[in-house]
Amino acid sequence: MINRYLDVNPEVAEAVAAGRPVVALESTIISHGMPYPQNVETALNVEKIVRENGAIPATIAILGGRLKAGLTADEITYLGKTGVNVTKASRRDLPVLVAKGMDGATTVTTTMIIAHMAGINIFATGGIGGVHRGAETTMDISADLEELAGTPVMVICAGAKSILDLGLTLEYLETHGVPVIGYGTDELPAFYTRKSGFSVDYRLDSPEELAAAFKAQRDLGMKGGMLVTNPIPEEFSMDFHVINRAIDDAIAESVRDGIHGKATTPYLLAKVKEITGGDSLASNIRLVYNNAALAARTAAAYCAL
Ligand code: PSU
Ligand code: MN
Repeated sequence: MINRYLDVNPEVAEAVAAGRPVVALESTIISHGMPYPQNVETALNVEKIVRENGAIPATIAILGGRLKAGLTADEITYLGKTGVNVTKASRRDLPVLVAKGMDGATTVTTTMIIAHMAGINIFATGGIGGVHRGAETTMDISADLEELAGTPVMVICAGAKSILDLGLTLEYLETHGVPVIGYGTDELPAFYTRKSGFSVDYRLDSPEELAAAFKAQRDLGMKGGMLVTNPIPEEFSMDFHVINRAIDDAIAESVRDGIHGKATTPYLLAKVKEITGGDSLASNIRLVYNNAALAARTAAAYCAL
């Protein structure tokens, strides 16, 4: 085994060894990003979509202190039912969770770390963390950005939510040398909506083009990852003003409730869902499916290079 703390499930290990396509999936989206039972249903469907599009899914988490690449349906159900009582695990949480034999739901950061340890280089999720609005005083900048700067994994997401300061998030990624790609778009998608008013660095239009860019990054010996932003399909996108009003209200409530640190993102996601009467959850689920399909096709294109 590559790492004494790592368990790669046999199907995933076999695919990686044979150079067949594998897609990593995160687990904070299951425990903290969506309510039960939609979280479990979504996570299982995402795995199915990855398979239908030609790759093996590897949902990642920490269970009993073991770093897991590839979960069983029972393990996914456990994380979904336990919800926010599972530790949301970012980079700084790994040492103590492992040493104490605890469970952890992996964020984009820790999913990238464990995927890389397991030899998986393409990862699909919903949204990444970024520079929060008001970061100039709170200094709340997600560790996801730093991980993208240093770990060679392609992360396919639906852009970043406007719970974040999108302009500052892009500046941070630029400083750290992370390419931000728009899939079929010149404009950064804003998760629930296809548009944000901000430009991406490059537009690429096929899984083959994404795979070629990622391959070039590897061949150049560059250390970081790549961020692919894939707009939510039109039919599932939300009204720009409705969602932005909901986000503004959610942020105002988080300030009033004194929410800070790692609780901020899950709090805002739950509030936005409450304010939009569940519409945001329906969109969230659809955009994850869309990203899973693109990631599987990109992993297949990468393996064919
Ligand atoms: N954005 C979402 N859904 C999520 C998250 C972000 O739309 O579930 C999760 C991801 O796991 C991401 C994490 O890595 O929140 C970022 O948290 P923080 O802002 O505390 O770094
Ligand atoms: Mn934070």
